[in-house]
Amino acid sequence: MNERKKVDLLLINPPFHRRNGSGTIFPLGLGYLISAANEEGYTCDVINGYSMIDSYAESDLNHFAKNLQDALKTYEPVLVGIGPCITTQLRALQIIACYCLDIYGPERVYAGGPLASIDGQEWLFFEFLKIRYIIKGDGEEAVCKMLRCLKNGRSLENCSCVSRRGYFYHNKVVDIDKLAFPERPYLAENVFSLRRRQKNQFLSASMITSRGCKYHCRYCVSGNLNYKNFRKRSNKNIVDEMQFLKERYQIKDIIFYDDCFFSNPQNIHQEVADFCNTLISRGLSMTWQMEIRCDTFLQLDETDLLLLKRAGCRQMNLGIEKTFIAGLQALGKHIPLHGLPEQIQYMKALTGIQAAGTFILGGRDETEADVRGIIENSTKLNLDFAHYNPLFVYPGTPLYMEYFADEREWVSYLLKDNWLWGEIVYENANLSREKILHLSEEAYKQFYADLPYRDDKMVKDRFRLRPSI
Ligand code: B12
Repeated sequence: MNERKKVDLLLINPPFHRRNGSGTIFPLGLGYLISAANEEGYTCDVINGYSMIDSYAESDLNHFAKNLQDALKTYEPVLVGIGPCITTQLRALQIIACYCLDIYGPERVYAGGPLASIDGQEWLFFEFLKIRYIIKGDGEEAVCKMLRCLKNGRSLENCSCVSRRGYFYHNKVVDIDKLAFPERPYLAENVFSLRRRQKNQFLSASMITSRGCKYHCRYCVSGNLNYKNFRKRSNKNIVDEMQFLKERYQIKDIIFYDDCFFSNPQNIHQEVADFCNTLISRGLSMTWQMEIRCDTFLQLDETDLLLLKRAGCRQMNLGIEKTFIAGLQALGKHIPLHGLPEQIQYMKALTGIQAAGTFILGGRDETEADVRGIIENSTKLNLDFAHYNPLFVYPGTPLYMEYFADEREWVSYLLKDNWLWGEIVYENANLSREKILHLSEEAYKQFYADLPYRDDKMVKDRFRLRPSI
């Protein structure tokens, strides 16, 4: 038998069911863990689940199990990290946990990521997946402490940053400027969107400039991870990473993944000016896109917009979600939409910056007529791109507690589900999930009817569930 490859940290990136048009992006979270470990001289390798399969069809999961097992047997790691774990990966996590524990035993296997960080979901790891250790919260410092611990011949039981049955600890990096920039081992394979892949556009990279989210939307996990109070990197540190990406990898375009890139609506003009001026003075000539809340967007004035354009902003992604107040309130988003189409049109005419919007279909008491209303309204907002998603239910959110009786129920729901995609659609007496998915397809058809990619799979079969529906 060939000798196994010795490595300090082996990371396993779980695969997930991919929607048509969705990106394949190496998680920044793992990139951060790798650079933190490398900085302390530890070696790392990744088994990249999403390059093995892209659906949870039974044949794909079997293929994954076999490939994973073969790959694991080629390593002799000190520590094995599984993640970033998220709800939709349940079926893949079962396979990963089973083989990792079988091959390496329970003492050096642990998991991390958003799902492991959610209070109340620890049982999933300790009881259901039988993983003995998890890292809650930021993983960078924790992973180094764990490696130190194991290399010194001690058990992870003695590591204060590691959560286990009966002991939970939330890790938090206070000054995120101090973190090394994330490694990007699969950068060339990153695909950000179908549309841009088809156009064969410039090489992009993703960045994250904050941790946590200041808001508490009822459906979103980000703002409801209560340990994760908001932290933002300095403008200098952000622009340093952009420059690094340009010089090292010839990256010309950045996708900022922060839930809200500009985080200070009370002082938005200053915040825009500070970031843009720092970027412009560096002379990088890079383009970028960001997520922005509608209330912040509506505050942007002529000076802000022109400055954003000069600094390379090429697209703003607006989380619009609903076009009627009751729907927004049910989601915990208290945002006025008055003036939105005018502001979008104004920005486009003034700067040429493009606007994308996301919409959520379904929710408490919502009817088919409401959803059709959202779709109809979405076509009148002057957007260049629109995305329509059913309202998904994730543990760790207030919406989850409205929908399920206890913290464990989502697991049995997903295991019984014959749609093998790992998502829980919020259904009500008016709207079944079949109906919501159908409406979502209608929405894409309607929005993109006159646009060149109307025949894309993303438009015709967004969730890639056929032939099972
Ligand atoms: C960028 C992003 C994406 C991108 C890229 C995903 C990727 N592969 O990186 C795209 C658009 C493809 C995407 C898709 C989806 N996403 Co997403 N995404 C995000 C987002 C906005 C940022 C993630 C990020 O880079 N964070 C920054 C890094 C540094 O933080 P981190 O990932 O948490 O990692 C740190 C710790 O968690 C920990 N850690 C992470 N991994 C590990 C592993 C180990 C072993 C250890 C020890 C520690 C550890 O250490 C890291 C460094 O401190 C988050 C929201 C957010 N603000 O985090 C949602 C989020 C992760 N996504 C979410 C969801 C639901 C999805 C989708 C299922 C959406 C959909 N319905 O299709 C898909 C699934 C795809 C997938 N499995 O990755 C949810 C997950 C919720 C949940 N309970 O499962 C989040 C939290 C958003 C939300 N709605 O609340 N996503």
